[in-house]
Amino acid sequence: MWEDWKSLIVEMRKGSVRGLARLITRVENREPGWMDAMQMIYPMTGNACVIGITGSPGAGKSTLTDRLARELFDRGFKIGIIAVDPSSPFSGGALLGDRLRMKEVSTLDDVFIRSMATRGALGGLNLSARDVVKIMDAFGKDIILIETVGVGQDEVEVVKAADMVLVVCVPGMGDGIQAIKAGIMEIADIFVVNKADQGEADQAVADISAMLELSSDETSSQVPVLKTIAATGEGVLDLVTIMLKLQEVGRIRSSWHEERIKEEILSLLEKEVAYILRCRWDQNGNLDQAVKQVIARKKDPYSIVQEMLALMHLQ
Ligand SMILES: Nc1nc2c(ncn2[C@@H]2O[C@H](COP(=O)(O)OP(=O)(O)OP(=O)(O)O)[C@@H](O)[C@H]2O)c(=O)[nH]1
Ligand SMILES: [Mg+2]
Repeated sequence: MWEDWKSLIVEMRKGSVRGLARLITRVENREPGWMDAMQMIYPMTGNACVIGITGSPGAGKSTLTDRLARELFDRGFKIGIIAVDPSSPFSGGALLGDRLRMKEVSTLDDVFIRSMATRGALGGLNLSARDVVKIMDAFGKDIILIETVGVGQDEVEVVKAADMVLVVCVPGMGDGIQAIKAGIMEIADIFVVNKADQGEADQAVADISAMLELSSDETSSQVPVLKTIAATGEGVLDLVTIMLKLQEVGRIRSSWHEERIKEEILSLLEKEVAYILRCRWDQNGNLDQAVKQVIARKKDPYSIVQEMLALMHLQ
């Protein structure tokens, strides 16, 4: 079993795209030994710059990601793309759509695109895009773009794993206000007003800038706000220039930052504990049992969890 993993990692490190894809799939499926494999991969990571691209549905994230990837590819960077689909694993249409929308780069051999569902086959668990990032990093990608819809906690978590975060808005629609609501304001390193060919783009830029000025976080006022038309590529060059400049002056969030490592360990632990418990409970029927007891008003979820914690010597 372990030999299997090892030879796959060696294959991937030699530059096999097939090996890379298979490795990601096996890790995503939590095949036995995946954590040992990740342990072997970890020391090979730390070189890639991870860029999160988030924003409301339909804002043009995929189109922009495609343009950015092309531009960065042309400058000699090795690019990996992760498109995180927050909806069900059955929305194959959306995943396929991403590929179609990334038509600039989807045909380039050197650009590796991977779609993943945050709520996968593991019963509601959101798998970590981090693992996929690590594998692409070990493969030798210089820049990894992660596209994710900016709603909810899962997505915030995904972008937390990034060195730099682009928040994509569109003119009108009160996007700026939505951004604050989703807690995205704090994580934006660059704001992009896309679809600048539609509506009042300048007004949107002014609104967002004003909001950033008002923010209690003093670094917010330095966050660049740019206009793009991803559909034609307008403004993308300026965006790339600013992104590279930000990276040059020291990564926005170093992957070796204390907070990030802490977050990474906690998130991994939470996911694994939840996954293990869920699998066990599903198998031994304890969860169904507990549900019945709550419905019958014999027990409540709090005491059930407390008993469970006591069993694990955690309380
Ligand atoms: N007019 C105009 N249309 C654009 C622009 N950028 C993207 N679009 C169009 O907007 C639609 C949505 O674009 P996507 O790139 O799929 O947007 P998205 O944010 O990735 O969408 P989801 O992943 O579904 O949330 C597509 O029809 C694009 O062609 C732009 O700058 N101007
Ligand atoms: Mg998209």
